[in-house]
Amino acid sequence: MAEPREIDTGLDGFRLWPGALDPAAQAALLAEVRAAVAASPFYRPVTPGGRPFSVRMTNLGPLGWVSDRDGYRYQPTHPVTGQAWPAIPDILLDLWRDLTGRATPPDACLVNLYRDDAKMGLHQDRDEADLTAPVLSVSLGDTAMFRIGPASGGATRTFRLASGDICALTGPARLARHGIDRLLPGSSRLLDGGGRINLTLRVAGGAAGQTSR
Ligand code: MD3
Ligand code: FE
Repeated sequence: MAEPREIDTGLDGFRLWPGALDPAAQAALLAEVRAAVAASPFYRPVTPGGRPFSVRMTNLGPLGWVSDRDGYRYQPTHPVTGQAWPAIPDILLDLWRDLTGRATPPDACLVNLYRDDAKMGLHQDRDEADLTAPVLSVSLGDTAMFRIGPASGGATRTFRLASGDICALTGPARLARHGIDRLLPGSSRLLDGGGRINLTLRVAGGAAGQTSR
């Protein structure tokens, strides 16, 4: 891949490459995700309090992030099928290497599916064993309104994440509070019926314990 153009987000550690994937690369990645999802379907997790997420989820890689009555954790199998998660496609492993510069590959890729009015409340990602490893996010489909603010709370900023955009969270941004307020319906024709898929690559690092966020 040609080196994508990075924009200045003004937030230390929040790196954003708009349009890093061109339409052909988006379609190729989506085809890989669809093939994986055929064996490892999207399901709707519940919070530890028992509330269903509006986002549907599945995972790729040795470990996958799950939430249920017992808490949040990484585990090697799909909670509904009991099968191992499918492998992370090489396209994504190459993007991780090129954009993060990290030798350690990701061992977890959470796949979030947003349909209609799905959203994700402000939270921190703290379930990984090594919180100094970056997170890399790839957006496909409809544009999302993404909110991010300091770990300590306080003022947030909003960015649009469009199809083909990639962002990395490193250093001080790694523990940022962030969420998805809403989609802009009809902003992309990539997914049949609209909606958005977000892929987040992480080093979950084995026996990450259950933590709250
Ligand atoms: C900032 N996903 O899966 S991607 C998540 O669009 C998550 O589905 C959102 O938040 C989504 O946990 C946001 C951008 C993103 C991903 C991981 C982060 C931002 C982040 C980790 C730390 C700080
Ligand atoms: Fe998150």
